[in-house]
Amino acid sequence: MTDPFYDSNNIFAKILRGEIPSYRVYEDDNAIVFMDVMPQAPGHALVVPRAASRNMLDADPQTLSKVIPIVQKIARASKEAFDADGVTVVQFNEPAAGQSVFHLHFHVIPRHEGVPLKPHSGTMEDGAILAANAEKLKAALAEEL
Ligand code: DGP
Repeated sequence: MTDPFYDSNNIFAKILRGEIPSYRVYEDDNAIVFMDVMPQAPGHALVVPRAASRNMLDADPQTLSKVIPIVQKIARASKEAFDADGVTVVQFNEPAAGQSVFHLHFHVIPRHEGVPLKPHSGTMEDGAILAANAEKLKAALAEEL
């Protein structure tokens, strides 16, 4: 069974409505992209569809079809921006799977050979570092477009 409950006061809904700030990288009609404040590696970004769903289990397939090309765009830019060897894309559904914010989102994390990920939802990063990484990602996106 999926849990259909969607709380419109979740933190990402507030970011989408502009009620709380974020280090924003990209936005269009379908999604916004901003830096994860507890990055598992430098450059960790989140792709968040505007459409409300708790996670992938209750999402409209149309939402998924619109957001995955944006995930791809960010993953490509991330590899470039952070000179990465690879990119981890991850998405959690429900607390048992590690989900802590209940608005669908995809993690895009640049990876370097032999460097393990930091813990999920671990330490809050310094704002200046998040801002600098957002700028790097934006610059790589601008080159891609
Ligand atoms: P999860 O729901 O488990 O897929 O992870 C939520 C992620 O969101 C986690 O990596 C930490 C991050 N996060 C939590 N609160 C905030 C916030 O207020 N702003 C931003 N940008 N990220 C947040």
